[in-house]
Amino acid sequence: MIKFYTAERAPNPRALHNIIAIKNIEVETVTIDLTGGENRSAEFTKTNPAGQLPCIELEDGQVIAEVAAIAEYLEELKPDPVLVGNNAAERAHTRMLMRQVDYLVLAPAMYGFRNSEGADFFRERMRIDETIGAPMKRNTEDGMRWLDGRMAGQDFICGDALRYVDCIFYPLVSFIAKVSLPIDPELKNLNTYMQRLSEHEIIGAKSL
Ligand SMILES: N[C@@H](CCC(=O)N[C@@H](CS)C(=O)NCC(=O)O)C(=O)O
Repeated sequence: MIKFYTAERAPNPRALHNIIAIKNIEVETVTIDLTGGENRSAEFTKTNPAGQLPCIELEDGQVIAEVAAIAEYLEELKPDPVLVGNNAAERAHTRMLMRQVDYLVLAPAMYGFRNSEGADFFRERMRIDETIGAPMKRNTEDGMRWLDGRMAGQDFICGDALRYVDCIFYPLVSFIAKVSLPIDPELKNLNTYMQRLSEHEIIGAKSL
């Protein structure tokens, strides 16, 4: 059985939980103490050299990190329900939006948080420079504005159907909104979308 290395109350592990639950794949869950730094220990970095969570370990011992890469792997394992796409063009569209949303919103949002409110927590784990916290947040706001415009008239980031991009975007942006950068109420499409996902029985469930 696939091992799912995860952590409590952390947005990327939550994103992968959403994907696994929607696909209804049975996994063995291994909870790592992220707050206590177990993910950065010599022991755990033998499993995931990136020292981050989540990751999965296949039965043959191969380890895959990065939620988007894991989502693609799980889709090949169990195509139904579709979270990447039904054909080559749809799959390319999902990958395009994952990449754009990542570098325009999610990455700057995480760097904004880690280099400001999160600085004391992350200082021991990675290079922290508090002068980049505020500019990263401004970049995140630009990215959110771009996404808000792009989402006019559609229910999900990739169009009419839920994709793994949504499973990742919602927990990360909800977390950032709580701890670092609230979503501008003027971004009507983005706020409506976040509200829609908060009502999804798996993605919006509070109990994790
Ligand atoms: N891009 C990575 C992000 C992984 C990530 O940043 N994980 C966070 C938890 S939300 C983490 O491990 N933080 C603790 C640390 O870096 O020590 C993914 O898709 O999995």
